[in-house]
Amino acid sequence: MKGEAYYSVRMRASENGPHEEGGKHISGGERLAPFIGVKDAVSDLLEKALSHSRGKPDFMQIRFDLVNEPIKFVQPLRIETNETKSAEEGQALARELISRAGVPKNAVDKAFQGIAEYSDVRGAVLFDIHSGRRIDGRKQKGVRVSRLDWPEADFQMWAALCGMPPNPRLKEALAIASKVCEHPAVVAELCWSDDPDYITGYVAAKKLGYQRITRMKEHGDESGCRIFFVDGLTDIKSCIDGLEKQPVFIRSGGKT
Ligand code: PML
Ligand code: MG
Repeated sequence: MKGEAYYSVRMRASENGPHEEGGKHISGGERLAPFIGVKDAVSDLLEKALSHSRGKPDFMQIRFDLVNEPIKFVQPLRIETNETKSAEEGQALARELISRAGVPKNAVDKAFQGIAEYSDVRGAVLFDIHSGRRIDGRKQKGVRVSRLDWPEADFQMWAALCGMPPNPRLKEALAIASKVCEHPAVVAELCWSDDPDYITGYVAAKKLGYQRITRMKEHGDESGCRIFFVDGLTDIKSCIDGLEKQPVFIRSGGKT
């Protein structure tokens, strides 16, 4: 791995035209691969977008770029599963966990008030824990966490050790949460899927690890959510830069 050139491979797919022309988001994905792995990465991402429960894309973009910066290795967050019986129970638990991570209660309330609006944002929303306001300034685009991957062999080993299903969706979400929570400005992340058939979501934080919540919304609901609760007194431009550009491999190294 050391010294080898790596490529960031990115995919986004939408229906009724490209995202920036109002198309509906269908799927997105990220890989980091050596040159020899680019073909497989492209074909995995293509497959992901073509077989998606949100619909049939009529626009897709897959691009790859050479990564010049050194790749950082990050441990996956420790994982815990919380069984909830309804979306209401799941969201109440999420609020409690976000507060426990260090976000003031009034900022949590304000973030939840904005969720319907934020679900139209393509990437993540950055929410300041002090002012209780959205501060990324990215409008409908939001912040897309990029340049990350979790090599499959390490993920499979981790899943077996933790007794977790080797679910690609869990792999992707835990990789994002681990990269995001590693950043010093990030206090917590709240996420659930925009896929109508996937109702598990999570709250993640350095303090709490990755807290899966089995029911965060109702089946059939196509609105998702990804909010990063950040300390707005820090340099937010450099935080966004790190989330988008710092290349990261998740590596458990056989630890849980
Ligand atoms: C997504 O698919 O966009 C997010 C999935 C979040 C939950 C993943 C899990 O822990 O199962
Ligand atoms: Mg999705």
